[in-house]
Amino acid sequence: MTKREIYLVPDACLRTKCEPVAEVNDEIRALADDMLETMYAAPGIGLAAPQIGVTKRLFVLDVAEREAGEEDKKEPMVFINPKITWASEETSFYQEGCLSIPDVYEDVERPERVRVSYLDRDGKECEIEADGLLATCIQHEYDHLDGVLFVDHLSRLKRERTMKKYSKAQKAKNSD
Ligand code: GNR
Ligand code: NI
Repeated sequence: MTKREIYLVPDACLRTKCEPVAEVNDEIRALADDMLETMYAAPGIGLAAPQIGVTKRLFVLDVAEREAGEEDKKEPMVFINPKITWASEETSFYQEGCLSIPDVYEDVERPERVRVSYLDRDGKECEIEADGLLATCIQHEYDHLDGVLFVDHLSRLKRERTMKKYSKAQKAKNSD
């Protein structure tokens, strides 16, 4: 497994509509394993392929709660060619962040529950219903596959303010 570089806004990969995975083979499994390693190292609770520059429709997640040193409690999940087949009318707010927009955290409103069908790491067809943090994270990652970022769910005013602040912070970081 290899830890990969995480691409940051404004990289074009993050605005690309990703292509379906044609076949779940060893190459895709190796990619998923690299994504998990990169996600755990960041650390993050999810990572989509375009965030490491691969514009394919897959993402990985681990939303299990862990204390430091509880490595054995990892619950990695791999979602290949996911489809959100149902979303609840009811919505909820969650404070989101994104590894591709470091240090930005904002409340985002999304459906409270979703059903998602996908292929797992073995290429097996699966469908789950999720709520809470898992539902939020699935929708956040799913958006990445369509070139959508969590800040796109904010009001225009809030998004522009947030991104301006982010670019300023990035510029300051790159100049020291
Ligand atoms: O690590 C992450 N945390 C997070 C918190 C709230 C809602 C979504 C996320 S996903 C994010 C990692 C990431 O950028 N995935 O694309
Ligand atoms: Ni993200």
